[in-house]
Amino acid sequence: MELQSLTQTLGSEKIRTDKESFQNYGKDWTKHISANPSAIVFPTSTQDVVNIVQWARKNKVALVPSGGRTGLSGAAIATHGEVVVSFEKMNKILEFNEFDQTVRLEPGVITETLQNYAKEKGLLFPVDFASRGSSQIGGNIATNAGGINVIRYGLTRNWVSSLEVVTGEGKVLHLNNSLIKNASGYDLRHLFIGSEGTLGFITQAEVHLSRPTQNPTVFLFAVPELSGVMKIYHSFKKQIPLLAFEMFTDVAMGYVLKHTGLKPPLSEEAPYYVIVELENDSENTMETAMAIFESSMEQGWLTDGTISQSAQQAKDIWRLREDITEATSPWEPYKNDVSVRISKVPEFLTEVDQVLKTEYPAFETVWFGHIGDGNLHINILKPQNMTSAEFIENCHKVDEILFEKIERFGGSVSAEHGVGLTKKPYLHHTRSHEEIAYMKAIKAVFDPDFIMNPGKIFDESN
Ligand code: 2HG
Ligand code: ZN
Repeated sequence: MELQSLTQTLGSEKIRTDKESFQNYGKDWTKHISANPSAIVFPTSTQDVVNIVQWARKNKVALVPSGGRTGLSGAAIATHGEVVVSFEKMNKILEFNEFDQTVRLEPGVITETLQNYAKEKGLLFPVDFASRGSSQIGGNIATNAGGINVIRYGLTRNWVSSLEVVTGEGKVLHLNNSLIKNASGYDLRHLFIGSEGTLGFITQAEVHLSRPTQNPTVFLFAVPELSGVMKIYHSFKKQIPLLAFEMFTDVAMGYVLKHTGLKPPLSEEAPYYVIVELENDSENTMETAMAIFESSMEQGWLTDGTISQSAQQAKDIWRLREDITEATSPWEPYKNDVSVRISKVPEFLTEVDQVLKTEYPAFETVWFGHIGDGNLHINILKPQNMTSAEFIENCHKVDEILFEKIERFGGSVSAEHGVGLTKKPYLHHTRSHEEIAYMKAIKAVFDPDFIMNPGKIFDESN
């Protein structure tokens, strides 16, 4: 590969070709896929990114964008000798606009850094998830990241007011200029959000902030039957604006307790647990919440529960849910992240439960998710004595059953983790042939040489 001219343009300090960097920057958190990059580059400006794209076009080299590398679908893995473009050094918060309540920033800013910055300004950046300490804003936008507060605040898309991108032709686009109203044709900003770096790379963004939440309070419930989960959801949803509604199983709880050393939070154990978060902003809200708690207990939908009395207690309850990914990581889980519309969740959960029991009798399954958004995470743990290849083959067989179900329910094979490499073979279960053809045509417009994260979401060639 002709790296010399790129080194000359960027400066040698912005390129690495050592093995350790290949391992670090060549992949994301996705298991069972190995990294094979040719070089890692570290742009520090939009012009650097333009130069990298122009060099890649000229030399027919594919590029893979890389942020905090917390992705779980392989969208940021370089498997075919690509050059990885890490945004780690473009990590500055550039400007706060107090009147508009917006922050202009570079893509490499860590999610938690933005959240803390917003807090200092007396505001809130409400997109939040367990990987907040590593994930970067550029990656969040490129994957339209979701997380635990979507039920209240929506996805990352809702918070992006403008974008600067470098397309696969090396052109710089400034999209939307933080206008709230802008009915002047196609909103290309939204095309780039969630495009997983396949159309262009994000080099700057402006996000808007919200007013902070008032006294967030967390409930944890022990739920004996799967059907109770959505009954509790419905009771809350009808009466109180929720910040979060999450579910996880006893198996998930077991892994977290073992991993963290936390004590069991409830005296009663149950096969399912639910976390409800709401704003304790008035006596009235709390009275309503307590009444729902009591009547759910009377109905037998839950058998035990606790309420956070302080920010620390709220944090401890959240750990039971948020630490599941880390606690199960040594078992190299095979992950599915699926969704159906909310009204279909009860029926869907019952069917998934059946599939998992019959199709994975020998494997341990851990499921949990943002069930108030209709989003379920299914993790299958690899038995220690099984090879990765054998394990994946087994999981793919079950995928066929699961994804046919998803198709029948009109759901998605990827709710919030993106398509990347791992869900590429299953995209047709969620998107029609015509829709995929249009997506490919759009890619060809912005990236005519197919150098921008090629082979992710779909293969250009078929
Ligand atoms: C979460 O909700 C993340 O915690 C990760 O989306 C889910 O590990 C997973 O499957
Ligand atoms: Zn999630």
